Amino acid sequence: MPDPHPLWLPAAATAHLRGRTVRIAGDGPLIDTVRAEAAAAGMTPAGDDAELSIAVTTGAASSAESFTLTRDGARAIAECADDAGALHAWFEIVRLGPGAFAPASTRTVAPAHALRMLDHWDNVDVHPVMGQVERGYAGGSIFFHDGALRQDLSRVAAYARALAAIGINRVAINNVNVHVREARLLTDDLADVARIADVFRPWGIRLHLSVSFSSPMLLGGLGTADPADAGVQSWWAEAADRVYAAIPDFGGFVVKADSEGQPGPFAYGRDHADGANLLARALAPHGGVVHWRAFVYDHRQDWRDRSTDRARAAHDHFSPLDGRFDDNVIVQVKYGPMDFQVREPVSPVFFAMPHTRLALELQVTQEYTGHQRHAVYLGPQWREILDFRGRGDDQPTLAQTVRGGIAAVANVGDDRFWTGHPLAQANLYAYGRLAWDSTLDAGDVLDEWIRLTFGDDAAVHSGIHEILDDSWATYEAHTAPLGVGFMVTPGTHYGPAVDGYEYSPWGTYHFADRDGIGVDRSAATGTGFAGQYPEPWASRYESAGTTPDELLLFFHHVPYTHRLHSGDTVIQHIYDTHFAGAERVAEKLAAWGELEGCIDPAVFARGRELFAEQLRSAREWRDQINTYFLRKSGIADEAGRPIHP
Ligand code: GCW
Repeated sequence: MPDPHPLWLPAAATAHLRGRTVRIAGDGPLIDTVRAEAAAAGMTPAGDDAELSIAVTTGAASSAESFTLTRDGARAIAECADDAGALHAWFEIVRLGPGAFAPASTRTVAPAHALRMLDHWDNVDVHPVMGQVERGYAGGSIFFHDGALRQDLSRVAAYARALAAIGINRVAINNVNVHVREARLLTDDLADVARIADVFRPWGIRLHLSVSFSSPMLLGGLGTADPADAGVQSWWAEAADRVYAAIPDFGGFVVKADSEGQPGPFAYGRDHADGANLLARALAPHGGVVHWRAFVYDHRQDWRDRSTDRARAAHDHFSPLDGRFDDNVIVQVKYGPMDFQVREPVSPVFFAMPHTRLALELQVTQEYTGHQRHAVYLGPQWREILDFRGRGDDQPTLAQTVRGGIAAVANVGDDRFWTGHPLAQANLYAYGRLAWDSTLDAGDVLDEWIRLTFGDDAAVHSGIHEILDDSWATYEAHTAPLGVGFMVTPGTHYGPAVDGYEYSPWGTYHFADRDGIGVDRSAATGTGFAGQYPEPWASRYESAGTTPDELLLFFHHVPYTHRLHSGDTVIQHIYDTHFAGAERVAEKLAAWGELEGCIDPAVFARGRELFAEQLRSAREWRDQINTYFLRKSGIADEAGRPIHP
């Protein structure tokens, strides 16, 4: 097996530091890490006049993990708030490349969010349907293999280093769907879990576990998991004590409760605050947190029932609980009200719980965005989400609103390129960088990643930038139109199936008929979801005339002849975007072909294979969607292009 790809840390990424002098002042495991990094980069230790100085200076930069970087053209001096700040300063110097020592400037760099987390959906056992990694598109798990924790953790060490370089400081190692085998990570497997924590620790990353709400029954032999039961409370307290005895800096628990079949407090007539606080109180003495997911909805819906709307569910369940969660509970909310679609409105839950620590949950793994066979750079999507001003155009952004940090579902596996498609590495990179600084421009972050990963060749740089820059928009163009969502193959969620979920219990419908399409979620005539937003968005989403085009069908059922703000009718928009989207993918395939001989041949070969599949899939999307709507509406394409009625 060849060595895994170096991600954004190939040897060349530190070439600008080779032979320079360095002074690293301070003690502790993270400082040791920085020293080892500097030595590996070929730097020479020196005294006060070193070209690069990294020192922990109490009182320098104030907030945790921050540093102040002063450059004078010849030297760079980082004064760091703590040892994590020193680690981040080191990787900033790496990232800046040859420009690390100039121009003369001083600036303080601090993370936007204290908790910057990756959630792995890795299983210990190979799940009969979901495999080793649920929604994993990059091979097996780097932590587990075939029912056991891996002995060789060298991949985890390389991963931890790469994550430290982008500022991630928390990792949950197992799937939020906690099956019987995975539940035992909390007890029987603690020694092995501690080994993984040991690998993350020198990189400033704390480990979290997903746990089953039924653990007291599954693992403790109790007859109940009721939060009000004293035996259950002490079981959790003792479980937490044992975890902290093995892993003193353990981060906490992630919980998916009363969701898609996972157990939860509803079985005992309790609510999510009761459930979350039960676990929070077991962790509180040790400084741990509970990430309690708000992804709670009825997945056994009857499609005939028009009064139930999955989009409403998180707000309906959680907003009444605002103020009832303990301080060390973080309610983790998916960015949209449905499920990681290519386009959704930002969840109204973020603006309904001012007295609760909320975390934003993103999905780096490309469940609904092409399974890491399609090259889809999600940075622009995340920026739109982070920038959403739910309370008005002069009010704080979502990034400024969340107090519980950011989490995202990870996209790596034991694949040689870590992420299946080598270009999907850009998403992991961008996630870390945007979690650190949510104001970074997605295009600039892409440039950073390309330069670190592929080097300075201008043609390679512009080729890859051009392929990825509009790739999210391209994917949106040739898949489900105007925010309506889904239309994917049930189960796998890859490729088109326009009516795949139309009569399913999962609550994901488009309601297309011969006259029109879309879901009426207005307060006046629909499900009322639009009314879950504060103003001005409640009013904006309430009417089709003020709903942004890209979300029109999420909020309204309109005739095919409805005219968008763009001037096009809905039906013509569908045809145009699907032809253009598939065409754009063909251009991307050609652009990738231009890179032959200019990049690592193995990366090129993997990409070529996947771009061919991306084009096949995009054409399939185009043809199924266009044909479906031509058949439904009977309205011809104005441009007379080939459709298959
Ligand atoms: O997106 C859906 C996925 C499930 C996943 C669930 C969740 C882990 O299809 O595979 O389960 O969301 O977020 O809990």
